[in-house]
Amino acid sequence: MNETTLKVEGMTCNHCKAAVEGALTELEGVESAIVSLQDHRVDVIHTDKISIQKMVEAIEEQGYDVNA
Ligand SMILES: [Cu+2]
Repeated sequence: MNETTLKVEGMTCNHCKAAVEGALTELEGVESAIVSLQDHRVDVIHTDKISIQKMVEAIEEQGYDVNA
């Protein structure tokens, strides 16, 4: 398993947290995703099967910006 931390802008409440975590955990290869609203980030545990770009796209589709 790999761990990737992404900086995410625009998450303000538990709805945002659930939207981002849900979008990521739906992806094949993602084991878990945990958002820290305070730190503006999400920690993702995932296999080699999924690219970081895929995760970024899933977050952006929910309406949030990812800082590489
Ligand atoms: Cu929100």
